[in-house]
Order: sequence, then C-alpha cells, then structure tokens
Amino acid sequence: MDRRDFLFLLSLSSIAGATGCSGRSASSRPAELLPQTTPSAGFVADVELVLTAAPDEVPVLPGRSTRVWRFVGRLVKGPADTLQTIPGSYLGPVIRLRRGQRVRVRIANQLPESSVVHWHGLDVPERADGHPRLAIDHGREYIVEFEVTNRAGTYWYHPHPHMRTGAQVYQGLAGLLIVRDAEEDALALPSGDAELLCVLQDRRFDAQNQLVFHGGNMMEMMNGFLGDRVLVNGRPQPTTEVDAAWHRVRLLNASNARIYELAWTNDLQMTVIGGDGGLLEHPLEQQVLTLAPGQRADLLLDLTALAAGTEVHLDSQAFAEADAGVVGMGGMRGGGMGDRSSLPNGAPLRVMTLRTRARRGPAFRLPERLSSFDETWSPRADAKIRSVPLSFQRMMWFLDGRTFAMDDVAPEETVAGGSTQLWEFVNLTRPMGMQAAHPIHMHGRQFRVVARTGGSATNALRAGIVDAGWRDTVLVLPGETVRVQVTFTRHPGLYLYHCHILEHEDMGMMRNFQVT
Ligand SMILES: [Cu+2]
Repeated sequence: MDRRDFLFLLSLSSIAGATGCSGRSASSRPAELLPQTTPSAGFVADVELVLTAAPDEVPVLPGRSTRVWRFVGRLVKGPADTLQTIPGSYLGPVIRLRRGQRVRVRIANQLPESSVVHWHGLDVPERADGHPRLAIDHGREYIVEFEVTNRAGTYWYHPHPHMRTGAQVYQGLAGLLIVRDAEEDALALPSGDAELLCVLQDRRFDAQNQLVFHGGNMMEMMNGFLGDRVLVNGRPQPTTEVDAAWHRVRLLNASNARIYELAWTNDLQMTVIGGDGGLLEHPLEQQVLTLAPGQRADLLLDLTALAAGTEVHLDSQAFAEADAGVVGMGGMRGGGMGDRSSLPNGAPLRVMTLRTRARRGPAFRLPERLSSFDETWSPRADAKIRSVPLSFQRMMWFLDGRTFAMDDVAPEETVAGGSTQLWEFVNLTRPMGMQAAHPIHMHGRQFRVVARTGGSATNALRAGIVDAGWRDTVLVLPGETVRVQVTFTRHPGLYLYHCHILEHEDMGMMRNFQVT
C-alpha cells in the first residue's frame, strides 16, 4: 500500500466509525452468542465431517506451485461418497448430502487468522450459519449441527469472517455442497461422468505463480477485485474429454467480483434446469446465461449429435464494462490509485472446453416438467413491502443508508420467523457513473423474484438473467429495482444479507436481520 492509499484508508475508517454512530436510532443489539464447541447430546448425526482450513501448496500453472488456503475434509460417519475431492485442486471437497440428513461438521481453523464457515443457500440454525461474530481464532475448532431441509440443488460453502471474506475465498477457501432428494432422483438426470461440476473463479498471479490480491487498493475494493485469467475448479481453461451424450453441468460463480455472460459455442443452447435453490418447474432455453458472484446454474447439455473429436467451448461473451457498473472517478481510475485487471468485467473470455469421445451415453429425454415445488409458492401482493436502496456515498457502498456493524439491527431488519415480506432492492443511479451491478444475497431461506423493473434497456447482462425458480442471490443491475418475496427462516437468530461482490461485502455492504 502506498502512502496515498494508506491515508485514504484512514479517512475511510473514520467515516465508517462515524456512520456507525450516525445511523438511525432505535437499533437493537441481540444477545451474545458463542461458537458451539461440544456436540449436542440430543443430536444424532447421519453424517459427521471434519473440515480443516489450512495453508497448502497446489500446482495451478506450469512450474512452481501456488501457495493457497484450502479446506480439507475427513468423513467420520456417513455414506462413503459424501466427500469428493477434486484431484489437484485447491477447492475444498464436494460435500454430497441428501435432504433429511442430519449433519455435524467439526471445523478446525489452521489459518493464521480467524475464520468461520457459511453454508451458502442452506437454511440452518443461527449457530451454524457462519455469522462473523462466531469466527474462531487460529488453532481453535467449533461444531455446527443442522438438518438438510433444502431441496436438491447446488449449494456451496465459504468463509465469512469480518472484512476478510474476499481475501479468504480468494486464497482458495470454497467448495461445492450438493443436495439430492427423491424428486430429483425420479428424473434420472445425467450423473456420474456425465455430471460436470464447474466452479468459476478469476485470479491474478505474479511471475512466481503466486496469487496477487488487491492489498487494500481502494479502486479495486470499490469496483471489486478482478483477476486476469479464469480458472475452472482451480485449473486454467481446462479441456475435458466427454462422451457424445447428455450432460448435466453445474456451474458456480465463486469469483470475488466477476460477472459472466455464458454461452456455448456450436450453436448449442443454454438449457437451464435449475438455479440457486434447485430445479425449475420447466427447462428454459436461452442463448446466454448471466452468472454473478455467489450464483449457481444447473444446465443440461445435449452432445449426442456431435461427431467424435468435436470441441465445444463455454465462453463468456463481451459486454460493456458499464453494464456491470464501474466506479470511475476521473484521474483516480487506473491512475494514482493503483492497478486494474487487464481483463475488465465484460472482456470476452474462454472458460473451458469439452471434447467429445466416440462413446455414446445412455438414452435420455429432456423432461418437460422438472419439479412440482413451485406449487408450494404463490405471489403475495398483500405482504409487507420493504425498500432497500443500494447506494454509493462518501466512497462507500450502502444498504438502505447503512453499513455493517457486528450486532446492529434496525427496526425494519427485525422480522418474524416464517413470515413473508417483499424486499425491494433499488439500485440507485448516480451522476458520474458511481454505480455497480450488485448480486444481493440473503442468508436463510431461498426467495422468489417477483418483479424486475427500471434499468437500461441496452444493458447486455439483462438478456441472460434467470429470475425463475428459487434463488438466494439476485443480480440488481444499475438503475434496476428488483422485488423479491422471501419467507424468512423459522430458526430464530441473527442472519445476514449483503452484496456478494466480496470487496463490497468486506467494505460493509452487508447488514444483519434479526429473526424473532
Ligand atoms: Cu455490490
């Protein structure tokens, strides 16, 4: 950090201190809660895991190995296929669970700093959700216990410590968590070798193959940190040999800040069958799919008509950098305040390649109807509406005029467990282009997008957005208002909602909500 950045950070921290006091009054402070350190006597686990977060070295680029932080898993009890290690990857093990299982995870922190794990998308009790106030120090352990009540879908886990989520995820701490259930089993979707798991992340490396991060660079924090190359499961632009068959492709955008506008080559459609919270009611066919940080997509891909040796690429198509929003402030941008990625948001890039083998797969027909889960949901025009403006003021990102404070809850952030509200995220446009597309994530239950209005008709990201189905992370483009209907978790406690651009989150674009 140079002196100018340092002075800037100092001024920011004094602003942050000031806003903590100047927030609207009548905020409440919930009771203190400590991490769980002993198993609950009454909780009989079907699955027991140990997950250790520790420094390690893995080969990523040719030549010298890369120092990373990673989760290593160990199965203590449960089905033998519960943990799936991705060979040679810094990613944590894929955790495969079934709806209804009771799970106990012992989390050990061998990192040189405190940490805590969030189960992104799962509806779990307060003590298991990974609130930053429950972070544990180096050398300590804690226990989480929860029942898998979520439906089948692609979820994930990652750290959530105060102001260090971006840095810890960037160092490699993340993993997929896949839930299955009987409804999905009945569809006999492609599985085994025909199920491709693809975790998309961008990274920047120095000449010694070591990860480069922003180091407090203010412009990169305000815009979100972008790498200059994209990795899939920790590998640069992989090519995978696949059968000329139907495939299921599960995508997770675990990047800190990059938005992808994904499309297959070879005139293949993006056949979307699921989102953050499991299967859609019907498959959706689209040319492009917008995937923002934190979001998942479940695709089917029909390669049966392709000759052996055909290459199919997954690309991210070009879009205007301004579609994702950029905080550009004249001389500061790319100038005195430091580096930018050579691969800005919107730069076209190749994500990965599939090359077909001669071998064919089993016969499969795309079902017209995937799920009946939608029947459990109906739009509720009578529910309480809460407006949550997303704004940029005094070099900070705000949620409803506030930034994060560890145990601060405003009256409108106090909700009854199991109650339903409409939260409307209003992405305010500002003069001088100080705006961004924000992927807003709510902890606890999955929600529905009921309306998307405003914004620019020419924003290229709009065409690829999937609002159907159950979501936990919704992208709100500059100028847009996105209304979601959420039925809050029945677990009482303190939960979070925040922007999933991890630099925005770490800068305080995050708030608590208290479930009573
Ligand atoms: Cu944001």
